[in-house]
Amino acid sequence: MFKNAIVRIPGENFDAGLTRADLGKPLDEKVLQQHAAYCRALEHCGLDVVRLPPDRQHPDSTFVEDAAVLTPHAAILTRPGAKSREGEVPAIREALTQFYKVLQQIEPPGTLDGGDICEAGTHYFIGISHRTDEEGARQLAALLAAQGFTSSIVDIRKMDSILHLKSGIAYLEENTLVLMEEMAGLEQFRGYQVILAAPGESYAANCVRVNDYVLFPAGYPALESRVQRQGFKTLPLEMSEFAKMDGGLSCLSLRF
Ligand code: CIR
Repeated sequence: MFKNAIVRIPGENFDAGLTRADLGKPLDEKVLQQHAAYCRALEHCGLDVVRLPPDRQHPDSTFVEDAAVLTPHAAILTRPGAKSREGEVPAIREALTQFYKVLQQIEPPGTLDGGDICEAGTHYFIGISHRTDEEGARQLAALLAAQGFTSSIVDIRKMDSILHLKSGIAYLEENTLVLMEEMAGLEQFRGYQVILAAPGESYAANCVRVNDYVLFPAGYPALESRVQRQGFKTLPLEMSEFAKMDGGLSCLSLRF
């Protein structure tokens, strides 16, 4: 069960962040409304939510998930692969020191974004992407192994439609993965029950199990009803403004 979440309220220059999406500029008011609804949803799932204030120096800093990988034993601070995001980490470290005794760090020259790491019980999928490199992945795998966790690599560098591994995959517990079609059939996912997202709905493969619910992006009805048919309760959330900046549901919080 998760008890806590850390989020960061988007700044008014949120639209100055990195994006490859061609969906237009996010609208300030809607960004804040959608973010507030996201925080309320986490609270509805039973979490205490720490809301960090906006950080204008780092327009992408609302995507807090990229700055840390949390395990039951440690908080592993990352070394984000985009230069403009490197400075996001110290504040996340500070926020996590109140909760974690053991803080570890991905060291140079490795780079790693939390969005590339998908925890599936005692196993972790580590995406190699244009943000997370082999050295970052190697360091994380070693830190995880020392804590008794296994990991496997998923190379997404040729999957142009996604930024991070978790843009195309979610673990819903109960041995169940949601996968975008391009991931289907990869050997790493053998043995899991798979709910497949059709190509037009692959954005919703980035959904998040939080205690009794699955936070789910609104507007992807076919995948949502498949997830429901597998026995999961969904909580739909509007994500349009975050999608414009290449963000999904998982990247807006650190949950632990
Ligand atoms: C970026 O390009 O870094 C941000 N605009 C979006 C990061 C989204 N994070 C994630 O999927 N974990």
